[in-house]
Amino acid sequence: MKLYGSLTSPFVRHCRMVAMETNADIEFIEIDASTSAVKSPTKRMPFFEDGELFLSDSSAIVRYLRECAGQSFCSSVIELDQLCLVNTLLEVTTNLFFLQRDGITGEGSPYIERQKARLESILEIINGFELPTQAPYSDVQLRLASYMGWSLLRNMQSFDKYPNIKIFYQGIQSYPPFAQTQPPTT
Ligand SMILES: N[C@@H](CCC(=O)N[C@@H](CS)C(=O)NCC(=O)O)C(=O)O
Repeated sequence: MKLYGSLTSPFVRHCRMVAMETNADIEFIEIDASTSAVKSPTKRMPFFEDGELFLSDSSAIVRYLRECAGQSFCSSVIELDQLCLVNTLLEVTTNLFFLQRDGITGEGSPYIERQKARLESILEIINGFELPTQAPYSDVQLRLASYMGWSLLRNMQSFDKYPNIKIFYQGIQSYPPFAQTQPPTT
């Protein structure tokens, strides 16, 4: 199995944590955006290979790793919907980050304003979830922590208005798969 991605991508981090949790026999190949632009049809990372199998999305990769280890992935509709909510946070925030890097901040764009507004409404909902302060963590929670770590690293989101989420984030700091996949700060 080969997982391709960067050490900073939150989508890749979720896969790396699951690879650790499932003891997957996996080779991590560090790449940058120029490689994903050529090697994946989505032009995004992560992507994954296992023999003939090629996967181009982190959720599919996580599900595959879980299933290889005899574990389930989002077994209820509610859990899948929660994962989609967290995923929307991640997709919106990473897209806003890349737009900002191109000098596009969104002032005057109703669509970009709507993107920002959905971040706050989703965070409010997630702040109402029952979130653990120690392992085991579900895939919804691993993805939430990856999103938070990346947003804080890139100064893209403050969580001061969401005390429950902040307590959850404090707790997961000492979880080995999370601690060992900390993105480099330089
Ligand atoms: N739905 C994809 C999203 C992956 C994604 O957006 N990755 C970012 C890295 S953090 C990326 O490669 N962005 C480059 C781009 O959007 O051009 C997944 O879950 O794997």
